[in-house]
Amino acid sequence: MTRRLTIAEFNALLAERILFFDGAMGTMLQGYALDEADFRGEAFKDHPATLKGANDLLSITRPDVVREVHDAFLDAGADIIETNTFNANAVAMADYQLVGAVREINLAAARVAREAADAATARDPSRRRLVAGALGPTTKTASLSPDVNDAAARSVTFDELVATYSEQAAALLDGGVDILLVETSYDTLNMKAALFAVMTLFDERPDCQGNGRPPLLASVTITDASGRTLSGQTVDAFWVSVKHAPLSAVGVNCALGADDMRPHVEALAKNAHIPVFCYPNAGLPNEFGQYDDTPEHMAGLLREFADAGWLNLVGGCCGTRPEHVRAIAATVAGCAPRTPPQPNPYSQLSGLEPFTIRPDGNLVMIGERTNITGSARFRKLIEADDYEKALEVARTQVEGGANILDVNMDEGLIDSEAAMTRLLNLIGSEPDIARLPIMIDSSKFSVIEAGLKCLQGKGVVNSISLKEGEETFKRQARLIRRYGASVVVMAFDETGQADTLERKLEIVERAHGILTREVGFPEEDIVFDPNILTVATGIEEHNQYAVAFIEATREIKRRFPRCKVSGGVSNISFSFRGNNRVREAFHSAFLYHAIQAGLDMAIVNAGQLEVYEEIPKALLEHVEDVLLDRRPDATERMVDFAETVGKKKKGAKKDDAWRSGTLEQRLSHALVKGIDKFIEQDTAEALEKYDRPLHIIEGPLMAGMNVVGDLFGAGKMFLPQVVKSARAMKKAVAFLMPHMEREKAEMLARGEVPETAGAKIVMATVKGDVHDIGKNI
Ligand code: THG
Repeated sequence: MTRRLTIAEFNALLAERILFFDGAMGTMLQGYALDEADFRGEAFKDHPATLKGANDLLSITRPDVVREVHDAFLDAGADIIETNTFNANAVAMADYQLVGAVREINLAAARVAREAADAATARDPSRRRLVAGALGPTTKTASLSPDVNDAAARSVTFDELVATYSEQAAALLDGGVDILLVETSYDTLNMKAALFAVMTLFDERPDCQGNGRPPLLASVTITDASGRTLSGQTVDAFWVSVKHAPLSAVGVNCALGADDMRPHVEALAKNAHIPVFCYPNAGLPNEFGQYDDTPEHMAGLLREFADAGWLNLVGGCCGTRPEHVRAIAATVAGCAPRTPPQPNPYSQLSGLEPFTIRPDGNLVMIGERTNITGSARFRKLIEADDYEKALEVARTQVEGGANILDVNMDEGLIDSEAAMTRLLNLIGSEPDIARLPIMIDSSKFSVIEAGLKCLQGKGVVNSISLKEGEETFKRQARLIRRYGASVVVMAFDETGQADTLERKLEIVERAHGILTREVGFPEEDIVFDPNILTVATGIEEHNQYAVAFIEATREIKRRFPRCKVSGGVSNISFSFRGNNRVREAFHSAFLYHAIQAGLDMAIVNAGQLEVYEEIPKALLEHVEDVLLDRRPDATERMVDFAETVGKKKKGAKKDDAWRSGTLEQRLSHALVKGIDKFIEQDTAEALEKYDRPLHIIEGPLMAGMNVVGDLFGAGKMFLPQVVKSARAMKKAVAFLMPHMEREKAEMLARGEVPETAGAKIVMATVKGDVHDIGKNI
């Protein structure tokens, strides 16, 4: 077998010129019009399920056909051919009862492609032809619910996807591919599971150590005009979510033609410090499902991308035939390959959207209230299983200006892993919350892992420490990296929690060394938390707690300017529980001084932060006497003064202005925003106004859904938002159902025939295509 390409060799090729991918295997195979017998061959002639359409199986049953397609693309000028394995994973193959054949299919596909590539290299040794093992997105999404009635449901878990991808990637490597290409990613959580699986393989396989590690490529699919993935992420957020992996290139493929793909390729090219590629479809399919972008037109557009300096590799996806590849190779040959920019030095996180922490930016606010130990209200809601209201707590933090949400489910009496999973899955279905990165807060690593398995974005683990020694610390840090999260490190070691400046710095210094030198953690992904401990407790040693934190912050930022410093601000004022006015003054004054010392982020009650300038002068003086340890009797004086500080009024009610609109406006607003809180109440009101329940559906409800449809078509809404709208609609319709049933019964009793009797809807999509997944959702 040919020796696998090394990363160094791949980089050398990329530095020289733009490399060419092949076109699409699937649409080429369709052209052969193979029948059931071809798909079955000898090997599967007695297989219990229908196999026609199981293209991946042809690598075993009709390798001659697959080889012919590979040869045609190589002949047209492809440097890299993709194995015929788009669906060759256990999740997708279950549809054909072929789960047991996955390894064999991948081995066969790698072999056919390898032979074709090697034969082409032998014919013309001036160019080494390469094989990329293709790993598709599978047919199930880990981020979206398949059940409109239960937004937390999932049809596949992260662990199942990791097992699926491990099996496929191992077989492709065993079969002799040069490159691993995880492609057509419509859900970044699926992609992250694939990357997790591959990173684990790289760690474990003897043939993947050092120079033996093959190049790994990742490719995202933007499915519609919203400019988002099916699961709602922007391209920028996708990049932030995958850049932890040891990728040799990142790209965009499928779903769109080159024309519509342009802004997404540009966005990737602008952000990614590694080589960038694209392989669009040959235009959008026409009404017969055929792709009719001409080779010349497609090549011309891709030439523009290359001239703009966006490309290091290029090829075609669905509908791209050898003549397209020939035209692309001819037109783009000679264009200089893109020079990637320097890596972004800033700390970056993501939810559905990216979040970059810039040195000149404001304090990053981490919402603290979605914490079962930090909020009595939140705890009661979780204990009462009222996750819908618990989500409102999250939303209130977002509306209060939180940039990140801290989620903590550590409570002895509940199953914290399950609660973490449920809440994060629900948050994932609320686009206005899921926009934000998540901080997973737990003292149990199993709960942290459960949380990491739900995040398609790049989150933050809160926290790890040296409490249980270096081995545990390193193992956890390596795993966190593999999940693609940032990490909060508490100033805690084997001997306990650091409470003085010296101890804080000693532990931070040690943790920094281990993370950067031994684990390979990037500095910008490390957040140090030097412990905000409660002051004004009456114990003398506690008097210097605030100063110790502030000074530690200053020194950590001086030593490690790229690392971040954070803390749980509300801890500082536990001595004044019950007096929010005083507590808020403490928080605001503490933040004022800590930010000046370099504090980057803070866990706070977002929306409840007092403005420093507005703290009454006398109160401020007492508070700062305590915080800055300015006089020995500061605590005593503060406690006395606190008695004189009254309770503050509750914050203003949130904006329910839309509730004063007309019935039709309210229904439309609720559907567009996906708010189901008032939908039954408003639908009940509609029953008074409209003479038949059906007219409510056909009238105001459909009018609202039409707005949703128009916004989606115009790219102003993306799928998770539409799913939310659909959920609100479904609730309204469910409310009307009994009324319609009663009306129907009355009509039948009168001997009339209801107009909807016998109606059936047939909806069809191409199996496994992204639209198929959308349909199933
Ligand atoms: N560092 C890191 N993570 C943390 C902390 C930290 N996570 C937890 C905590 N500390 C930060 N979060 C909170 C949340 C709420 C409160 C304090 C810290 C709080 N809650 C009110 C109380 O207990 O009085 C609750 C009142 C109510 O029930 O409404 O003060 O330091 N890395």
